[in-house]
Formats: sequence, C-alpha cells, structure tokens
Amino acid sequence: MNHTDEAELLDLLIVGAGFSGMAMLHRCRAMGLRALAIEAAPSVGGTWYHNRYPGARVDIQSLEYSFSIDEDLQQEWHWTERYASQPELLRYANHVADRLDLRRDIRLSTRLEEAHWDEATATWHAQATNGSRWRARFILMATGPLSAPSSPHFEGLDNFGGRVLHTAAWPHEPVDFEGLKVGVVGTGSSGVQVIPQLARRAKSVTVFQRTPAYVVPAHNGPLDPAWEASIKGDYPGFRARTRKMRGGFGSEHPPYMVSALDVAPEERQARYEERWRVGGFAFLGTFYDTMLDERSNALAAEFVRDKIRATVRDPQTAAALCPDYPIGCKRLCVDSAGYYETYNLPHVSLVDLRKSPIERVTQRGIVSGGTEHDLDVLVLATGFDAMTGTLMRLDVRGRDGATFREQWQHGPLNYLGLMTRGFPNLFHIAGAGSTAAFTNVIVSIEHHVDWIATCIAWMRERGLASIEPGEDAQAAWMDYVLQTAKGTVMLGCNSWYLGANVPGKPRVFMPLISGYPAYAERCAQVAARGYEGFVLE
Ligand code: N01
Repeated sequence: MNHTDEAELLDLLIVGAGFSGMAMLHRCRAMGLRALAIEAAPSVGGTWYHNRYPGARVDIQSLEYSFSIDEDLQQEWHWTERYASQPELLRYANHVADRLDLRRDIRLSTRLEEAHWDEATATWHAQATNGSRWRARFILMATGPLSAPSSPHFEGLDNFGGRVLHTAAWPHEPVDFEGLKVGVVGTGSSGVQVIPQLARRAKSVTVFQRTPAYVVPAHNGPLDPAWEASIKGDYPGFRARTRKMRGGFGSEHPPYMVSALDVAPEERQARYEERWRVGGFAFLGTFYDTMLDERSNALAAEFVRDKIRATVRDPQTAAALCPDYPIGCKRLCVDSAGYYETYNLPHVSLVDLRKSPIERVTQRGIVSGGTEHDLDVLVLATGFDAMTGTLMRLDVRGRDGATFREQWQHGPLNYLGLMTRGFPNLFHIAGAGSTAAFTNVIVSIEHHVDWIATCIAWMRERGLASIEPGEDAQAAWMDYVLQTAKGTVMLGCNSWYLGANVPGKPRVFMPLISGYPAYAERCAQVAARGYEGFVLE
C-alpha cells in the first residue's frame, strides 16, 4: 500500500448520522477523539429522513424527545406541537448538525460496503461503496433498530399495474392521491398514522388488516407556551425526572402504584378515563400491573375495545378492529388524526385478513377471500426487519471472520445491548438487549453514548487495545433479557420485538423490558467494576 493510498486512521468510525450517530460524534469532539460519521442517505436525520409518509410523527412528547446534551440547544429550539411531525423532526436533526457544528465530520451519501476487524493492528478496516477507506480503533453501528424495511412477498406483486409505496421508504417528491383507489397493508404505528391522511385525499381507501392495533389518542395540538416555559425554566430538572421513569418519559403522569384488580369497578373506569384524557403511553400506567398481570391487562384492553365500539358505527368493522391480545404487547399506537373515526367515512373500508387472507396481487389489485379489490396505489405499512435486519445485511466481519448473519441466526447475541462477542471494539446503540425500544429513545441514545465514551476513555488511560464480551457474561445477559420478558405480558402476541412479523425470523424476545433506570444502573455497575464480564486486552 503506498502512502497516498493509505486509509485514514480514526479513533471511532460512526456508521449512521441519525440522532445516535450525531450524539456520539458530538461527544467524541469533547473528548478530543478523531471521529467520523458516514451516512448512506444524502441527509442527516436517519429514521426521520426516510419515514416521510403523510402523518408521520413522534409518539413521545417533543419536549422530551429531544437532546439534553447542550443547554443552549434545548433552550433555543421551539417545538410547534406537543407531538412533533416528521418535517419538524427532520428540521430539528438538521439544526442539531448545524448548531453543534457536526457537518465537517459527517460524510453524506456514503454507504458502508464492508468493515473487517484486523487482529494484528486491533483496528477496523472499513470501506464505503464510493471507495473511501478508513482504519478505526472503534466502530459504532448507529444504523438504527428500525431501518431495514420489511415487505411481504405477495404472489403476483411484481405484476401490479399501479404504484407500490412503502411507508419506510417514502418518495421525496409529493404523492398526489386525489381521486385514486388506495390499498393499505398493515395497521401498526405507520399504518395507523398514514390511513387517516390517505382518506383525506383518496377516492377510496381499503385497509388490509392482519392484526388490529390498540390505538390511544395523543391529544396532540400546538405546544402550550406556559408549559414550554415551565419546562425550559428547569430543563435539567425535567430531564433528571424523566430519567427516573421506566420509559425515560412521562414524569408528569407516573404509573399509579395500585393494581387494577384492587379497586372498585367505578374507580377503575374513572382512572382509565383520566389517563385516556391525558393521552399517549400514560394509559399503560393507569395501574402499575397493566404490563405485568394478564388479568389487569385484560381490563385495560376491554376499556379500549369499548372505546372502539363506541366510535366505529358499523358493528362488523368495529368488531374487526378490536384486538384480542394483551394491550402493550405490540407497541401501542398513538393517534393524532382520528384513526377509528376514519372507518366511519363512506369511502374507507376494512378487509379482515384473518377471515379473508390475501391470495395474490393481480395487475388490477389485491385478491383476498375470493374478492378482487381494485386499486391504483398499494401502500405497504408492513414495518421492519427490526433490530437485526440492518446488521445482518451488512458485510461486517469480526474476529476470525465472524459475521452477524451467522452469529445472530438464532437471535441477536449481545451483552448489555452494547457489544457482541466476536466483534471487538464494535458498539451497538439503541438495539437489541437494551431498553431502548421501550423508552424515549433519545434518553437511551444519550445513555449509550455516555457509557461508550466513558469506556473508550477508560481504555485509553490504561493503554488497552480491545474490548469484547466474555462468553459467560453474554449468555447470562441473553438469559436475563428473556427472563425479564417472561415476567410480563410481552410474550403473549406476535410483535416485531419477537421478530414475529418477518417470516422465518427466529422467535426471540430482543429488547430488554427491565425499565430504563434498572438497566442504566446495571451498565454503571459493570463499568464501576472494571467492565466486569468483558474481555480486555
Ligand atoms: O410496523 P409494525 P410499523 N400481510 O411491524 C402488517 C416505530 N414507529 O412500521 O401485526 C398482512 O408495527 C402487520 O401485521 P401483524 C414503532 O416503534 C413509530 O407500523 O404482523 N399484513 C402490522 O399490522 C413501531 O412499533 C411511529 O399481523 C402484514 C403491520 O404490517 C415500529 O416503528 C410510527 C404482513 C406492520 O406493523 C414499527 O411500526 C411508525 C403481511 N404479509 C413507526 N406483514 C411513531 O408513532 C406485515 N403486516 C413514532
């Protein structure tokens, strides 16, 4: 290799410039580390760059779903709504990049082609598809837990004469649905958000539903200036309170520490109603055991089914929209646009795929239950190959050529959700094995960034070259993740947490449901004990 051809040497290569990648880059600067973030998209923003379907917005309140890493940044930024929309979130991501002067160390439109661990030099050798090359002591896969869209392989899909759109890879130019017959497959968070918006423009909307969602109101609206002022008056205090919550949000409405089974029916109903008026995930905290006890959970589920039946006028449609699995087992959907009311519109219809499965796609539309539904556009709101899909598709090779495709074939092995054995000096962020999926993800991102940065600094001080999980520690962590889930209602349905939405994916509960504070404490203990459970060389 001649000198001019030599790959640039970094302390840390960050793959992805969404919120995780940008937070890590900012922290590296403060530590004097030489770090670079590469991003496949032509923009920062990650999920908020790609998921630009009409109606896309965050389901955690904006004042919480934002960085606390810079006091000026959090004071200056003004959110217009209680739950920010995708365009505003993307503007925020760009503002963060500018405000923290991150762009000079971000390479956009630069897709990682391969990353290989070099044992001799204890560095990662990485190359992008544009030919750029780097060597890095550490690598951070800030690639996002929900970044590999999943599309079903319906027979005949290629023959469909109309347009096929996926919510997670939405076109950048506006799509005009005026006068069109639109079909939507999928009723998770993406489907629930896009369906009411499509119904405003399209001639008809036919929703193909395999499993109904539990949908709670957001009560979204313009941000209350008085509330904003009160939070900004003590933003650090507000952040500290949110970090004490299991989900890293919702400190104003903590769960009631009483069981739904221990109160009289009238009181129970009154408390559910009160939380329904608050909106969002607060509903799951009406009683402390909603997610822990099936009987308590069933009471909350029935309350929501009553709301569905009271809203949707056609009894058959209402019945099809009523879920029959534990509430919260699949991620709760938070609605800002009148999801259930949409089914009262004369041009919106629901096809229950449990009774009439999709047989095939034709040139004209979808055939289900023997009926051909005539469509101009097919919107796939079918979700993601979550938590593992992106890494398993990448050419990342660790010690002795280990790949995620092979190491994770039975589920995403990891320790603390932060590293995987066989991949020294490679960190994960907001992925499997951590509580990120059940939290305000920004809180998790900031936690992971802090833990990783502290670890790198600790290793630097001691002149250590590599870190990776020990075999026993990793096995014990995987068992802990599973046992923790067993104490909840989370194994009682088919969710992306279990990989159940992707045919052939192993059924393994991937995220940790211990609650953020317990997880953060565990991570801190491991660090305080000299990175207990890790092998350091
Ligand atoms: O994906 P999903 P998503 N035939 O997997 C159906 C975050 N997010 O993009 O349930 C027919 O939840 C599938 O049916 P089933 C959030 O964390 C947040 O909506 O598998 N249907 C389901 O109805 C969320 O949880 C927001 O039976 C098929 C749907 O497609 C996560 O991303 C907004 C099918 C997929 O639902 C994923 O949400 C958007 C098939 N072959 C996303 N295959 C916010 O609000 C799949 N489906 C912030």
